[in-house]
Amino acid sequence: MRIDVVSIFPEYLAPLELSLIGKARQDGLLHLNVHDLRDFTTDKHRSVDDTPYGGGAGMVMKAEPWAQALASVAAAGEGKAARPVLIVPSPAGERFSQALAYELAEEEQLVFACGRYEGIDERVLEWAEEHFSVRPVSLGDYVLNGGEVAVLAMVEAIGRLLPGVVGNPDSLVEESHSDGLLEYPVYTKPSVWRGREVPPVLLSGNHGKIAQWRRHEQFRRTAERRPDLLETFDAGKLPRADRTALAELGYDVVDGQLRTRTDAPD
Ligand code: JBK
Repeated sequence: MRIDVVSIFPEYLAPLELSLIGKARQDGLLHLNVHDLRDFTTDKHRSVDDTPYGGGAGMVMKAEPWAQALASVAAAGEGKAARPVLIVPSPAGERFSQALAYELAEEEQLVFACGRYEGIDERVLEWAEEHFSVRPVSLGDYVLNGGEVAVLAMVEAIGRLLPGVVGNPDSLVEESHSDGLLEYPVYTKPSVWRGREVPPVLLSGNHGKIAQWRRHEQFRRTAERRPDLLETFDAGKLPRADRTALAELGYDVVDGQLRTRTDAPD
């Protein structure tokens, strides 16, 4: 996969040289290049922003430097079968998710456009449709100063799904969100730490019981912390043990969906 990131703070993306993603780049599994938007300006001051039409606070990123930068990275990937995907991190985008990470991991080329200030002149996104599949994407409903931190998160989530990047592929299936539930709690030695014991079932050697306990903990945690995940959880083909665990937590399976037992029948 080829990834291009355009930013006015290229140094912000330095962590992509570390750890798993840095190794993937060294191993040639991921071709990642960071570009300075200011290198695509033509004026003396290398200006990338201006005041917003219609008034209001803050500044807007100018169209022409973005068009020059994006045309440059699109040309670099040219001749490939698929149009590159242009991801624009923005609180006004569709929500990023593990499902979207899987989808984007299939692409040949991703381009990330990091906006700062109040955002990028909207005409850039319209123009970019000629060269890219354009996807405004949001990490979440909170305010950041720009897209760079969102790019770090998305590149990590996508990059680790590329073949060969994560050494043990089992690590890819057992994790939070891959099955729509939160992960179970984990423990390591010592078995008693500052008077706190590891749940005894984990020391029992009974692998069936351990699996059942972990599954129950997944449901318990998800019900406690992320009940929204259980609303859309596909409970259609759950084994009996799972249904029993859910029943103990006050959830029944009705038409393949989970329903809390206090729900009034309609
Ligand atoms: C936010 O991806 N985001 O979530 C994002 C990108 C740029 C600015 C922002 O405020 N939330």
